[in-house]
Amino acid sequence: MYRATSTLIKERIKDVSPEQLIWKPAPEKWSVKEVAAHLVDASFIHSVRIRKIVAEQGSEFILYDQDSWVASSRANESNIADILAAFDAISSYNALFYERLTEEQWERKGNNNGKEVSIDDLFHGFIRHVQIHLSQIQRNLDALGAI
Ligand code: NI
Repeated sequence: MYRATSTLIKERIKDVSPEQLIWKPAPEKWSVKEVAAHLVDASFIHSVRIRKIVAEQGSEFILYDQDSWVASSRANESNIADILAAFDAISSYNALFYERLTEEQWERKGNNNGKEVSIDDLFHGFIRHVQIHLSQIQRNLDALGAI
């Protein structure tokens, strides 16, 4: 399921036109392309979090300003194929990382604002996060009357 997240996103937006990809429901809301770019940003953070926790148990979570990352990288001007390729590459590499973990490593925890979060929680959280944004993509497409 983790590895399939990239296919889910790719399949959902493969027939979306360039205009539909950059349409924003409101100035402060994300376009479909910006949502995809956010998934790459989130994958960067996820990649560091899981490695830090496995290597440095009890480490603090790295935090980031997600809206600022999307806006400051001018994600809407980027190429959707590049975004999807990056998401696919990072997800594949992380899937291989997860496959090598021992049972004990799956239980290792980091600190998110005083709350303990395990590698197992992060693994499932990543999948849920993609599902949430798939729904967001669908809402944009519905609003556009797209397929
Ligand atoms: Ni998100």
